[in-house]
Amino acid sequence: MLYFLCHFSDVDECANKEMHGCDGNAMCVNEKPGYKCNCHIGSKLDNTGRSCRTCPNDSWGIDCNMSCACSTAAASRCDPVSGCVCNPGYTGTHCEANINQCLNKTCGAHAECIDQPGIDACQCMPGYRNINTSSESSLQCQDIDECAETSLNDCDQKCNNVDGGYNCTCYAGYHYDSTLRKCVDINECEFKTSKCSHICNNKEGNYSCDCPPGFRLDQDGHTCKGTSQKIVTITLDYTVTENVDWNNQTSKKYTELKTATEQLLYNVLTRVMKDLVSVTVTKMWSGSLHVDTDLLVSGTNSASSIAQGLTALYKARDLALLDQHVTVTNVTVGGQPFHLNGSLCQRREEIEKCLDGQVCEEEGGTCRLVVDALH
Ligand SMILES: [Ca+2]
Ligand SMILES: [Ca+2]
Repeated sequence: MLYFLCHFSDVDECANKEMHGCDGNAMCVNEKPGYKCNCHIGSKLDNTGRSCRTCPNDSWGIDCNMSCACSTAAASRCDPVSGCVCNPGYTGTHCEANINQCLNKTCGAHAECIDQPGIDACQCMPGYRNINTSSESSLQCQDIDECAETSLNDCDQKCNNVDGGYNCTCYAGYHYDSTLRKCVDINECEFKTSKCSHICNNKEGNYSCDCPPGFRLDQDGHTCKGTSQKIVTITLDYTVTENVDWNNQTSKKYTELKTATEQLLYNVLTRVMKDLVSVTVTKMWSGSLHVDTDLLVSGTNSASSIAQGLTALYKARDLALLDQHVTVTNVTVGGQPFHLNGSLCQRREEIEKCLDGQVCEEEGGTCRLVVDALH
């Protein structure tokens, strides 16, 4: 009878906490007859049917009936209420989808948008770095000076910083090989960029010129000139008034007298010897003043040139050495006296004879081949 009554007049057990057994974390839902306990999203009833427990690992939703199965790389965790929580740049139930971060995104100067999940969309372009340390939201991209740190460049000689990158450059004599990424010696001889008139020697970073026998490299370092070298002993009537240590060629007095003598001889000889290269006093001794002089002459007719030079020297009357007026009193070439008298060819012969089969022509004092008219 009681049952019958109850059937028709339901009691709302949920209205009175004393009348239902649902725990505080569960919701009481009245039913006819009786009632039931329900759980909030993200939890489900335990075995007692009265108490709710948070969804166990990898499940979520109403009564935990959804499986998370989140993408491990793209999700940070499985939330019992909402499911997979995606890392920045990912979306989808399992965080399996990429969000294009660059849609409608504008980055600042020297910055670019990179749609790569997990990083901020705006990044400094290669060669630049963010110098704004206070806030990530406003990038300030500044050129990296790769040349300031050796670890940031691979230049082996010179580094040239430029906006957004750097260039490697080389010292003179090298060129940059972009394949080898280093400076390589320029072979000036192979590429005919040297100015050598005769023989070119390539060297690391430069080159040098050489001359065949009988030629001498000019002071320009490139041109070979025919040369002749003669040791001539000249006596000047210079009175040595100060103590000169003739055995010490590095003493001050000796050096002064040597330099002044070289200058004097050069000045006189060069008036008539346009091919005179240098005058070097190799030895001095006293009496009057005796000097051994190394005359270096370029050109093809050096013997004649020296003969004319020595003649001019003999005849000069305006010579001044240091504070004295001097004249040349004697000249010997190869130990033999040089004579002022005679023709240019005779004087030339005292310097150097013409070769066999050659004769000296008075005009210019040059040697020429004898052509036998009978043959
Ligand atoms: Ca740079
Ligand atoms: Ca070279």
